Amino acid sequence: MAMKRNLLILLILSVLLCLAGCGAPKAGREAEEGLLLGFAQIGSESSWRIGNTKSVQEAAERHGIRLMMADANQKQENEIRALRSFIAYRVDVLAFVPIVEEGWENVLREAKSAGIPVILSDRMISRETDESLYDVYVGADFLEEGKKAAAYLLKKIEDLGAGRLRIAEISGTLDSTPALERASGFRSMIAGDERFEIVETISGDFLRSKGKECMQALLERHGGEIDVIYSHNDGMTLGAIEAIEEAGLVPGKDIIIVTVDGEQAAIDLLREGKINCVVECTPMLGDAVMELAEKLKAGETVPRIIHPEETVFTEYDDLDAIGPRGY
Ligand code: GZL
Repeated sequence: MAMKRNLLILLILSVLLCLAGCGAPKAGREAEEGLLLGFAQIGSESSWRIGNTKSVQEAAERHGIRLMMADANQKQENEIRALRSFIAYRVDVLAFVPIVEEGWENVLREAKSAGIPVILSDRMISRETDESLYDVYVGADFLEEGKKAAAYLLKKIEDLGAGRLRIAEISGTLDSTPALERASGFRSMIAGDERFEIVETISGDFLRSKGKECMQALLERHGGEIDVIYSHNDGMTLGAIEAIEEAGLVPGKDIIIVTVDGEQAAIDLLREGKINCVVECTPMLGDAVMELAEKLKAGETVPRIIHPEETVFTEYDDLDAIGPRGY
């Protein structure tokens, strides 16, 4: 009988020790190495994205934050897998770029039950999602970006004294916040104004190669009936300009070019007159992500939405005043 009692005590003790031990590595790790951040990045589809990754990595360095970064290679299932491995590893904070708006509830519920705060970086998830499943969104106001693109055309049509402008739109990744909201913000500014017609919208998935293919298809289908290209990122715009020039047309003159991101290559083409308007979307979100991670780890409350300052560069501006872009 005594033997059985002692065995039971031994069993309970070992379980308790193990549970205590389970807590120790994190506590021990945190004490030794500081905050551990798991960051799921979507890939390297554009110079903007490469600049964004660099910004996150350099900021982690500056903040003394241990960064585990996964590249999802443009696949949502890879992002979810990476987030699950970060949860299993019990990182202190999670951050990720939702490649599309839908499909995150399950993994975010797992993060919540693990008590790990979540930062949405650069792109948003569906507004239908239970807000308790993430702590903060830090990234652009894409509706504003779309409005800035349209505001330029409202000025340009007056400047041209034109009666109408036929617009072809090359959109980003379907169902991503930047594509959805750069489209809706743009449309909100020209709705009801009969001088503007969107002749076609075609997705280039934020890729330079697809931007060129899209432009070739648009020229084939619409020929000289396109006055404006509204492209959701500079990568696709660079591809589109290649196609325009191969067709013997002059970008910026025969076809007005409006683009988003503000990469150095786009600013250089703005200066050459081959692009007419560049709406800025900054990839430099790294420091904001790290500051938020530190605050969340410390249990501080943070704003739900944080938008960086962004501007727009057009042919009407002093282009010499634009400094180096860094991406
Ligand atoms: C916007 C970002 C977009 C960029 C593209 O914040 O998510 O993804 O506009 C990038 O260049 O691919």
